[in-house]
Amino acid sequence: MSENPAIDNLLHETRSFPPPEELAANANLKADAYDEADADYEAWWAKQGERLTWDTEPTQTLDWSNAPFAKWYSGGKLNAAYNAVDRHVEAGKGDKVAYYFEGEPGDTREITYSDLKDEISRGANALTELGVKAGDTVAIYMPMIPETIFAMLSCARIGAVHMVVFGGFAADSLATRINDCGAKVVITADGGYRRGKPAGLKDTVDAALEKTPDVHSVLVVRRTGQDTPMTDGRDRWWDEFVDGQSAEHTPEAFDAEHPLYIMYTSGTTGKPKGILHTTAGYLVGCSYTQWALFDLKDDDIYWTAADVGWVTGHSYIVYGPLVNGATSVLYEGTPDTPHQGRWWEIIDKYKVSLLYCAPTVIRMFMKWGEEIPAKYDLSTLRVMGSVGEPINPEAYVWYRRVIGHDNAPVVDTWWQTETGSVMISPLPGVTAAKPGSAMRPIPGISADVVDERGESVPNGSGGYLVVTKPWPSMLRTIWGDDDRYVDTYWSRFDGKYFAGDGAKKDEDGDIWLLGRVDDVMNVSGHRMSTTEIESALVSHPKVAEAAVVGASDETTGQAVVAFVILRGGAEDDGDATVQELRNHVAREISPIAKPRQVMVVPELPKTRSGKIMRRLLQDIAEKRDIGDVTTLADSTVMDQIQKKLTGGA
Ligand code: 6R9
Repeated sequence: MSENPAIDNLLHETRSFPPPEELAANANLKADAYDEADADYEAWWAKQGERLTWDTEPTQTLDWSNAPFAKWYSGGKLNAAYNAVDRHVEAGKGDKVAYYFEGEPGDTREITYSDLKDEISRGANALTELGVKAGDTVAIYMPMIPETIFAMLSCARIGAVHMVVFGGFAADSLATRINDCGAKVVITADGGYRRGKPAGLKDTVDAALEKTPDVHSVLVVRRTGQDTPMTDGRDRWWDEFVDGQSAEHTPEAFDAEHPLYIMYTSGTTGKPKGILHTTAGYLVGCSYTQWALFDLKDDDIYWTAADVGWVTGHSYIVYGPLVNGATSVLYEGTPDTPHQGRWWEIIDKYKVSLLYCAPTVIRMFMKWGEEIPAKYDLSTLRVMGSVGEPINPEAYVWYRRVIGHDNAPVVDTWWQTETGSVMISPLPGVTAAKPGSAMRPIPGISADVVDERGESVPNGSGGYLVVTKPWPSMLRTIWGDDDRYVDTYWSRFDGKYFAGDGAKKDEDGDIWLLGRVDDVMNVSGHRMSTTEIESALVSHPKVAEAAVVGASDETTGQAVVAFVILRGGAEDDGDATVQELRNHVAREISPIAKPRQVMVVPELPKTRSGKIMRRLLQDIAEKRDIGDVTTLADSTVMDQIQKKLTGGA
């Protein structure tokens, strides 16, 4: 890892930013929280369990007797949607705004907690009429509009398991996920607005459904009004079917471990993993962390600028803020539509006080220039979060200075789809945060950096990030594949959760994340597997073999770089082939997986056992001198590749 100069720079970073005094004095969590949680972590989580309203109180906080299969809050019964919505209405907060929705074209909607209760009650009745029962899975493929949240909570209300697929995924990816989780009902929209234009979604669903024999019903929200063919007997308009339902619905209490949702994420093989989250522990994890890490107060206006289709959206647009009874902003579109100041205009307009986003977008704003945010009033911002990838110190300092008027703390939050909620982060009212470091596990979480043998490394050394104790919002398994769950996360280091990330402890013991140690890339904060993109490439008739690496990229963190060998007889017409292959990946997986570069090469570097040596390809992609080639089966391969790429062959 020390071969990477960027990471060495990172570790020479010495700046640190203590919390503003007023925030520190009134912080939701103070320094003593660490001691209290360390003294008895189960008692700490039992106390956090009191954030929820239980139909039946739990009798045991953690049951780890069948490790690594955890049960949290055993014996407890509750309803997730009741906790997110109804109980706030019952407590007299029905008129509080749950969401300020801002559509990309500029249309707006205010949704109060009472409105939300009516919407999801109708949704629950509608799903019931379609035959959906507790434990059934429902696929959701939507733009960033309020109905996406209504759909998720309607499922939760009747104990159905939602499986949201990010609206950027292609038909094949959608079909694979629908089939893997066994969904029979799909909720979608005609389309959504993206960069000033309506972009279709229902057409992708129609294509996917050619490969999903079990889906019998599709609910379609009208968003763009674009021409949308409907299949008789299968497809129904949301506004005709759902809006006509009764707004009365009594939520049933389910077991604390009742499945809440499945979210697919990329692993090291081509097959995506269905990460399963269950009810009570997950809700505790995301409500506790949103409250603690953003120092959430009743009058805050909170904005997670992410897509609901990713875990960040599930935990910090939907469940965390709602369980806490917070007011959030929900924005449909891109940051540069219709102009590059759109985000700052939104913060100014709604007086956003807490902002959560990804480093990749911060780096993009840096490129656009600080005169753009300077035109808006951002003085309401109190705490700002970063998530999805390591934040480089320069982006951190810019974010804090230009957006956070040099006094809003930045919390660099490390977590994963699998962890459900934030694990490692500064506390905004306690920590003197260092730019580029996620600092320490939050109170209640135990994590460490270990060497190959699983031994804790001393301060000043690097290794693998592990979580050493179970936590409430942890994944419970990989859907339908308990063995893969055990193998992937719990086998490498005995009794410890292996996150797949490299990390280093500095001299103070603070943690610096160094990126993935497996074949997973992180492009603009999106997780992508090299194998998945390689299989998409070889599915093209012109391609014989493909190898994909993540090369460091100034804006997106990493970028997809592909090396391909063409089939004998396939014509290499230079740019045209490259474009064709790039578009092919976008079509097969998603535009976010589209390679930045495709290089046509005569051979790929392989070990004697036939493994592609991605490290050498990465050297080429990042324009470094080629490292050690002695383990190659054919040591001339790298020369051949270099010659071809420099136009010599
Ligand atoms: C929430 C989310 C998880 C992977 C994770 C790591 C990277 C996330 C990070 C970070 C450094 C941070 N990651 N947050 N790396 N610093 N603050 O992003 O989930 O999409 O599952 O990605 O993202 O590599 O393993 P997910």
